[in-house]
Amino acid sequence: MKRILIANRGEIALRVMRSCKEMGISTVAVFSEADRGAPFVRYADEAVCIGPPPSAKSYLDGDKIIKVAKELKVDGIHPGYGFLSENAEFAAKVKKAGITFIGPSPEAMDMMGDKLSAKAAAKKYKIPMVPGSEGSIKDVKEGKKIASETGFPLLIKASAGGGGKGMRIVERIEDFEEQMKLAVSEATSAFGDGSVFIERYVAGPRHIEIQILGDTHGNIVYLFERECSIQRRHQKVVEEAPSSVLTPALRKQMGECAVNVGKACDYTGAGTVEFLLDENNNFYFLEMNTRLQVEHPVTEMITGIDLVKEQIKVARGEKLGFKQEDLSISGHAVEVRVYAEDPCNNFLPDIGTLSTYRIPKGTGVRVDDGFEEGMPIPIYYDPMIAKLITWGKTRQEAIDRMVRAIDEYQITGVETTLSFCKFVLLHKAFTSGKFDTHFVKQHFKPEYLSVEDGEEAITAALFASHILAEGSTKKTATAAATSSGSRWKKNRTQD
Ligand code: MV4
Repeated sequence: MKRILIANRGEIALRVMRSCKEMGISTVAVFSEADRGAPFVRYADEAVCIGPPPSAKSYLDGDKIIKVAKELKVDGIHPGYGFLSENAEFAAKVKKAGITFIGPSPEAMDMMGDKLSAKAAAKKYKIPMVPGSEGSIKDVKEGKKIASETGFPLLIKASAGGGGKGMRIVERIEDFEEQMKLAVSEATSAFGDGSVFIERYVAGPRHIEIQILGDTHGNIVYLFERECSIQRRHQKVVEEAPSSVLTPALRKQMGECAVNVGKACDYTGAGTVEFLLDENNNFYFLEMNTRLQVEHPVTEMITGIDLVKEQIKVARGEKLGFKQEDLSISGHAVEVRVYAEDPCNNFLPDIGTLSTYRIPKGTGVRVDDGFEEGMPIPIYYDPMIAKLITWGKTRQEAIDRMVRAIDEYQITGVETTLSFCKFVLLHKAFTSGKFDTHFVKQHFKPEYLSVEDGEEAITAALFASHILAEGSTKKTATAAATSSGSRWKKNRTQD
């Protein structure tokens, strides 16, 4: 493979190109008119404008992208995440054009793209799953019968959905009919597929996902887990690896289950198997993501493996260069997503220009970003500015380093979620590891970030409500507490 086209933008386009460069592979960027001045366009060896800013006319126009790929004689297309990355039809068209799609087969994408077919495939390998309906529910009558057998509360989920879309909670049988009708109509309009199924509702679960990697010779390994429980409305905020709740035995068990999910669809390339973990450490298979994930860097930091390089090697037909027993976890990594959103204003996207943009540096700090000082944040796409990743020998060192890095990050011109991320990192529930997917809902109020009442008041309020972490050492906690107000403020706009 000599030349790869990256069918994506922003930080992930750059991230992929960097690995290509290290492998001696030349790169082609495709970009929309809104991204003409973006770093990923300049970084690429060649760059082609593929259309106006709206994604449907550029980054989602698979045919146009394939046309450019053929004209420039590229050997492979890397889809990044989002956009066309989980589109089996696109993957098939790429293949048909004689170009290598850097990802799994269209068949594996199809099977895992639909939650019911994913669960059916996983069932053959005895993967633990949340009790509920076997397949899709045909009508309200059948649904009610399964609902009463399953017990309440329960969830109605859309088979074609993902990321919580088309999911409805039902507390009592009286509400079932209404909720099912709503779920079906939502799923039909959102996905063009009204298939829904039932699962018992797991209260207060943790979201643990396993990174897997498969080659085209039948080998599949797991690269341990990522803990992604800190989410806000199904948007991940803080991710880490490893999870502080998995024992080596549970890690092995979940890892082997994830490999079996991979085997169930002859998976090739990098993929992620999502599980829920309940408070008794029971785990349940949820779904599989057939792409490179946003949070993949934390896995890279603890394993020392470049996942993009591995994707490319697998796509070239190479055998994996390591076995399961060659892999081990070194230290701990944390990632926060820096969004151009205002945490004090219901996380509304904050459009504007990065008038100041200075990234943190130093030992154990990695910034994957796609912007530079002076650049406007386009309104057409996801408002993520950067991913900030830190590594430490221990979890606490990775967290302390992250707080330090957040304090060094200087962004003005737009509001960002950095202050919110710092709030999470200093929170006792986070540092102690005793948290679940309800963390944000349970612990966050925008008032905690506002500095109008002055620094002293905030510090007092934080202590009074036992929000601040008592760090591994008293010194750390006190130092963080006494200056936290001003640090939060420093990261806000027009300071
Ligand atoms: C669940 C659940 C509880 N019980 N399924 C949300 C997104 C989708 N991937 C699955 N999701 C959930 N499925 C059962 N049977 C709770 C969630 C859930 C969740 C899962 C992971 C991370 C954050 C979440 C936030 C709310 C709900």
